Amino acid sequence: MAQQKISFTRYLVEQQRADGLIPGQLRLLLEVVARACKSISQAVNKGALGGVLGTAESENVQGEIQKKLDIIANEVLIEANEWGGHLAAMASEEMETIHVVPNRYPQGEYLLMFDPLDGSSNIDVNVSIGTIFSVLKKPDDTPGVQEADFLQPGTQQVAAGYCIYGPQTTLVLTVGNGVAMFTLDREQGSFVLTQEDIQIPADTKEFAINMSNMRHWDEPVKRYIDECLAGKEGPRGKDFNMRWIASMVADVHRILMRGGVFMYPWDKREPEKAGKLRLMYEANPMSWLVEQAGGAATNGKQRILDLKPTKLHERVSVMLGSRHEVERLTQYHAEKP
Ligand code: P6P
Repeated sequence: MAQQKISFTRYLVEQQRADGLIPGQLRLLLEVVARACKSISQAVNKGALGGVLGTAESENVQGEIQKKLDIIANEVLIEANEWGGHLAAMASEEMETIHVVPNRYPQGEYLLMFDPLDGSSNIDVNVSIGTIFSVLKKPDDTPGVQEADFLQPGTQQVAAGYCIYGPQTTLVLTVGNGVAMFTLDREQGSFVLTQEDIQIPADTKEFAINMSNMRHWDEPVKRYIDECLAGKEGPRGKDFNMRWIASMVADVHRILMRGGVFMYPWDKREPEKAGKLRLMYEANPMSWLVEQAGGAATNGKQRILDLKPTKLHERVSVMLGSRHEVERLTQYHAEKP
């Protein structure tokens, strides 16, 4: 008999039954996010036919020119999530301040953060992009909801995931009991479980970094990459391969599927900033997924999930993936004179 297809909803219900990690309101929230990702996937897949390529006439809070699809994806996530009664507020890379659920809707106990379309510089050249999301519980000791409620370390996440819009549309999720992957069955219009208990190999021969920034890196990162480039004649005794898709979702998905190390480290171009990537809705969800798959994630000195955020759009230096490589990078940072 053909193996039964496990839908996203059935997976969430069975996880809740098994270990209580997905209370009803959280399951509702995750199902709404999955439905929003399906809508975003439709818009992304239309491309030029949908008139959604190219830039909008606006900049986001990061000062980056927004793509039309950035704005569409952000609006889809806001509209899909604000009426359900499971959320108190949302925060997005595309919005300066938090979006509190309007009074006409019931307020829930969760906080949702997202990068609605990460890697959007790749949209117009048909390279994989994705939506990254992270869920926290609103602290119940504060009336109403304010930005400070979002400033919780990554260890406080109750769910995290991404949806990658590539050759397949694939949703990857953790609620703290391993990592599961769901592929969109376009004929049924539903996400179907295609892999669970994903494990990242502890060792790898593949690193991902934007090599054009080499002259700006700190010494420990230069040391690590130089050793990778030295290959089997060098101290690592093996040759390395390099990948850089310039879409974090795609690079992290590859690492979840076959191992590797992803790095966007601090560099001296903007020394006052800790790095390029954002802590709350890029580094934290990806770091939890990687750790739940047996990998590790550091800013060079600290476990990313332990960092206490001070600002909603805070940036962070990111090194994550195969555990033994991340441990080596942490050691090199510790040895830095
Ligand atoms: P660079 C995409 O803009 C992004 O935020 C990540 O998805 C990606 O890893 C990184 O920036 C790419 O940055 O400097 O290589 O273009």
